[in-house]
Amino acid sequence: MTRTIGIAAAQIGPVPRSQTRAETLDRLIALLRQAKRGDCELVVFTECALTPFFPHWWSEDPAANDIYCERSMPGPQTQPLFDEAARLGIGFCLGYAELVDEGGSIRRYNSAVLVERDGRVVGHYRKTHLPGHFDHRPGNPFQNLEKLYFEPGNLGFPVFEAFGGKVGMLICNDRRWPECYRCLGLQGCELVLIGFNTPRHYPEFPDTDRLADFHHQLSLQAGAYQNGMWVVGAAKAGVEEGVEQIGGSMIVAPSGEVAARSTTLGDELVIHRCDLNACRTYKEGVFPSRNRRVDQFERLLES
Ligand code: CDV
Repeated sequence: MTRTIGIAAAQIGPVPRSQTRAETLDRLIALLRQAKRGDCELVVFTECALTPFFPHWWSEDPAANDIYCERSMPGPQTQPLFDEAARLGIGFCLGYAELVDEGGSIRRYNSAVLVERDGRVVGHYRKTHLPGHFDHRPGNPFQNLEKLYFEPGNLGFPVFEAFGGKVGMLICNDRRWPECYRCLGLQGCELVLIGFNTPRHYPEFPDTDRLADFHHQLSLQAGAYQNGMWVVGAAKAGVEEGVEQIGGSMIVAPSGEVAARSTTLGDELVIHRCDLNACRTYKEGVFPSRNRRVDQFERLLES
């Protein structure tokens, strides 16, 4: 028996600074409706999907960026997306900047929420690997200030029972670190949802620029194959406020093969019908970790 689910990676093109939250939300809702017409049950939106990627901008007062943060999810500005998704009977994963009061301290996280087809919030993830720097680097063409604006996630790598399988979330830079996939894979995760904002230029290491697409794809394919999971990557693409982003939204099968990929740098759905049972060949056949891994490591540790 198959356990097939229609999934759409919802890439969006640039979100200009001048665009209101309501206008951006309309773009996301249009993609939801298009996904429904494409027979999808799950839509994966990108990292910080509701706003421009503000960590690219320096501000003397980091709290000035609080206008880009959500204080609740759903909140007054995002409720229309939740309402339309529930009406359509379609679930989604949405990346957003989160502002919370934790024990009297205001904290900001780079977060994602997973919502089931009936509108129920399944769970949250907060980005673990925050790239970039804390300081202003005026010589750079743009900033990477996630370390300054956000705190590292404190929710671990949760795996949720949803959409008939086991589902986890990662956010952008997390996808480059094998242990993120491993923490999910060891919990039996079958489907990983990832939003990302990846500039083509890396100001500190420009020699990697020519490999930006390759390293992105390599990370998704390796994570999928080595853990026998479907991996869905949804980009913010195109030139946003002067920053060129790679795009490259794709759905990768547990075999490591790219099942579907974007062809533009704008708003676009990448759709594939993913059979969660396809994970078994790799989880139980190619990588039967129960039989092999533990013994080997114990012997290594003893020597
Ligand atoms: N948003 C990100 O995490 N971006 C990083 C860039 C800055 C290297 C990435 O890993 O794509």
